Amino acid sequence: MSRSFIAAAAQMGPIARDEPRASAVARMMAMMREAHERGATLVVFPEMALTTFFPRWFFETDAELDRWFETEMPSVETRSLFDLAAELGIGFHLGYAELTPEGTHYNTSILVDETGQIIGKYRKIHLPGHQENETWRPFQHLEKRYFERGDLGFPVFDGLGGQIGMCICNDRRWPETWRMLGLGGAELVVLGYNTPLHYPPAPEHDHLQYFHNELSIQAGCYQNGLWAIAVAKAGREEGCDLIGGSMIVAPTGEILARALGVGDEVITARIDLDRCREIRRNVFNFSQHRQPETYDLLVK
Ligand code: CDT
Repeated sequence: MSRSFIAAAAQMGPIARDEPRASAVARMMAMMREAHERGATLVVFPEMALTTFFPRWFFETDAELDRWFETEMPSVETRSLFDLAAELGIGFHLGYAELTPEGTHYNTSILVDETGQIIGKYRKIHLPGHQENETWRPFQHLEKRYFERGDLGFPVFDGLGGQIGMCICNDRRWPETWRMLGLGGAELVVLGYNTPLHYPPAPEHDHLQYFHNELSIQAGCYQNGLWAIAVAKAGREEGCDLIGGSMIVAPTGEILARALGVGDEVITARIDLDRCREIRRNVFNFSQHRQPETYDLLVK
C-alpha cells in the first residue's frame, strides 16, 4: 500500500443499552461504505464500538458483566464487517471488550488489514475511573473494576502502508503513551474514546473536555512527529453526554479534519506518512536531542 492514502474516522453516535451488536455493526458497515466511496483505505471506529459504554453501571454478577464482552474476533455478529472490509479492500480499527479463554477481561482494540486479517492487537493500559460502586455519582466509571491492565505493552505494527500503533481513550492523555509509541517507530496512532462531558470528581473542568481532548492528541502528534486518527463514541447515551470532536491530526499538530456533530459521522483526510520526517528529522530528532540519562524519574 502507498505511504500516502486517504484515511477516515467513523465517529459513532450513542449506542442504546438494548441495542444489539448487529445494529452497531450495520451502522459501522454503512460508514465503511461511505469511507470507501470517499477514497479511504483505512477507517477507524471508536473504543468499545459494539455496545453501549457499560462501565457506567455497577453489575453484581459475572453473568451480567460478561454479556458485554467478546470471546472471539471475528465473532458471529462482526463477521460481516470483516467480509465487507475484504470486499472493499479497506483496513479498519475496532475497539471492543475482550474476554479471553483464561477468563481475563480487557479493553481491547484491533487493527485489520485490507484483506480482512487481524494484524495487530492492543489492550488498554491506563484504565480510568474507580473500583467500587460510588452511588454519589450520576453515573459510574468502573473500568478499574471490570478490566485488567493491558499486557501487550505499546506495540507498533507494520501494515497498511506504514508503522501503526494504537492506544485507547484515557491512554491519549498520558505523554508516556505517545512517547512509547513514538520510540517504537509509530508513524500513525489510531484510537477510540468514550469521554463523558461531565467529570463528577472535578465538574469545574466540564467545559474543558473538548479542549483537553485536542490538547492531548495534538501534543502527542507534534512531540513525536506522528499522525493520529482519534474517534469518539459521542452524543447522549443512556442519559450520559459523551463528547464528539473526532479528528485527524498531522505530525505538525494541526487538525486536518474534525467531526462537527455528535452522531454517526465520517470524516476523511489524506495522510502522507513521509511527513513524519518533517518533525522527526528536526526538532524531535530523538537520537540527536533526547537526553534519556537525565529522565530516570520517569521509570521509577
Ligand atoms: N473511556 C475512557 O477512558 N474515558 C475517560 C473518561 C474520563 S476518566 C473517568 C477519558 O479519559 O476520556
